[in-house]
Amino acid sequence: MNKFYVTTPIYYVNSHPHLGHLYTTLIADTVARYKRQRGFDTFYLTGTDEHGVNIERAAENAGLPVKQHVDGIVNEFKTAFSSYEFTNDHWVRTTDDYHKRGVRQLWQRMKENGYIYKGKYEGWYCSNCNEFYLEAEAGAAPDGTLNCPVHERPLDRIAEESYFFKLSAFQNRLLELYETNPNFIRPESRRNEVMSFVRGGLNDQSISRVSVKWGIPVPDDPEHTIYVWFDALSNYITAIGYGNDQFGGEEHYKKYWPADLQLVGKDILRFHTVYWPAFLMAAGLELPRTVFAHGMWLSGGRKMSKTLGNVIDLAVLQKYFQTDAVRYFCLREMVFGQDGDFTYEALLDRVNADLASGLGNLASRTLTMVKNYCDGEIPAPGEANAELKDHANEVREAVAQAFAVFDREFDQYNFSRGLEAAWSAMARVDKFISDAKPWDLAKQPNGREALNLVLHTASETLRHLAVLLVPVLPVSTQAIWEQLGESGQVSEVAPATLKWGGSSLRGAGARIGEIKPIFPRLEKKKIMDEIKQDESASQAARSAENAPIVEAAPGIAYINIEDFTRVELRVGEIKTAAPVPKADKLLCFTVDVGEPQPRQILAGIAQYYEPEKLIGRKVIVVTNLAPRKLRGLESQGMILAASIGEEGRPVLAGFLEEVPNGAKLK
Ligand code: ME8
Repeated sequence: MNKFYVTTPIYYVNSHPHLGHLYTTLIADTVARYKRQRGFDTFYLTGTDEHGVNIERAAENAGLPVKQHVDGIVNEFKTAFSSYEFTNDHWVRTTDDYHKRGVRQLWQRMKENGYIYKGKYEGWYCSNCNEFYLEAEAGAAPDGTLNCPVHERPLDRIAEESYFFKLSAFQNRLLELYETNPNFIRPESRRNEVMSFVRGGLNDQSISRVSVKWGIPVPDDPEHTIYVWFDALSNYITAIGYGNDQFGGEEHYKKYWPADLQLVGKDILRFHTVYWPAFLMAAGLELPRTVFAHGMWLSGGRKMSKTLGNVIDLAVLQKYFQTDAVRYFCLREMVFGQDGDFTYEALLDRVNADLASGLGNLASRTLTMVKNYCDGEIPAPGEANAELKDHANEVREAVAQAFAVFDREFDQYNFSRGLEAAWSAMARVDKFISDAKPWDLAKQPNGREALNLVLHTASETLRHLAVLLVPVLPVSTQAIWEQLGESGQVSEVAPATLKWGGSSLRGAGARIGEIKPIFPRLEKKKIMDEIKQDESASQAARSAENAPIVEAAPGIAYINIEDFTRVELRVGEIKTAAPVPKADKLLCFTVDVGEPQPRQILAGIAQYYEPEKLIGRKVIVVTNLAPRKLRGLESQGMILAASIGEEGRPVLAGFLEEVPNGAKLK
């Protein structure tokens, strides 16, 4: 039997679960279900990444022993995921004992093979990323220190004894791997990105810390703990029995490794396609077959982040949307591999259009007609006229086509296209029903044969679609299966064993089950209003945690620090300035705000400043204001000025000391 091993990243327990985590896990679940249904001996792994200085600090802040703190967050993840019908075979935790044993064994193998050595490391370290940055990569903070390019918080200068991994020795082997195995990194655009990074040269990597206590001690040198990424990446082999007796150990590991599909977000691609294969090469182990980097869910066009307050809350999602609706939306809406914007409006529209009016409606109209016109028994196909028979055959062919396309696309992880194929078969049968008008046939004295053919064809389409769609819609397809009067688990029916007409072979007297709505239509406006209320309640709860200690004076609406941090203010330098034709008040500037290209910004200060005198001046720019057009010109930010007197004379804000362009104000 062919095997299939699929993994997700293991999630950091330093933040709470959100839609992004759910997404990767549900993609992996769909793939695992899809493979199982097609006869693969499948192993599906997910889990949590629980070591590192951040987690130690978070526990300290919470006043809890670290293990107790992480147990709480792991539970939160498991609870948040529990209503999505995930079928993971295991949940790995990096604090599990068997994992620690496996990590140490991997370390020892790499060391014996000469790829780990002891040295001294000095560099700029971000404790949020758990990564060192080169000075060139870091941003300058206003006080002259360096900022993490991701978190925009000061980097720590760390000098310590450290173990190093000889990553530099693997540059050629990695390039050869990418070239000879085009499927190792997918999609293609990501592969090119990684190849150019590796071509740029690889430095040896520090893989231990003496400053971090909450980690796995280095074998024979317990002053050091193993770098969290080394620890975390190893989970993919330790969880299936490498270096320990988990699931029987070695034999189980050998059965499933190498992984067939490692799903990751594009944010952690480099770790999985440069470090991870190099570690495995260094230990003499096989390499995963495919690392697939999917895109990110954005919210309001921006990366989801707690600071911006735009994270999609899983509790809200679960309150208003059925399991299958969320699963379907995530797979259908986002082109796998690209970024996608998440909005509740789009989710509601998809559910209503594709699930309520599509699959749900097909199920209820077909079953209701079987109940009303055929006494609840799915009829055998009747001997209808040639034209109707041709149309019924076309429906059958459309279903066969949907099966072929669905598999072809899912094998390539093109989920959204696979689903489109199923929905086009649905559209075909809908048209067949509408054209044949079974409600009229039922009234005609000689319409019985035609009616039977229509309802047989519709029921068979439904039965086939239930089998096809079970990896994506596990709950509703089972409901459809039971309402059709079928027994057992639809997920256990292999598509290859399905036969058209199978339902009429269920034996005389077999009846459909009780008809219940599968996807009730959602009232968009009402639900959107409720969601907004829930979101502002949770926003208020969050704000209350940071509530100011003074009462607002009359006339002052206090904001909290989160509100303030939503406005991005940066130092800019005016590079060019010119009047705008036919606009007395406007000047058009290009301003260097520390980005590769200067921004074009318009300001209504022409009556008070001569443009040429402003060149070289340092100003404060709001850099995250949505661009807008003024007199046909796009303004990509706002320059701050005091507004004086009744006429509102502008006085540009500036600095008395030297400041670098792009420095953030906070
Ligand atoms: O990086 N859209 O953990 P993490 C889509 N512990 N997916 C998203 C997402 C978004 N907006 N946000 C997060 C870590 N994800 C490490 C991994 S693996 C050996 C160690 C998903 O909790 C996506 O899969 O930050 C991303 O790669 C992962 O969560 C990052 O999870």
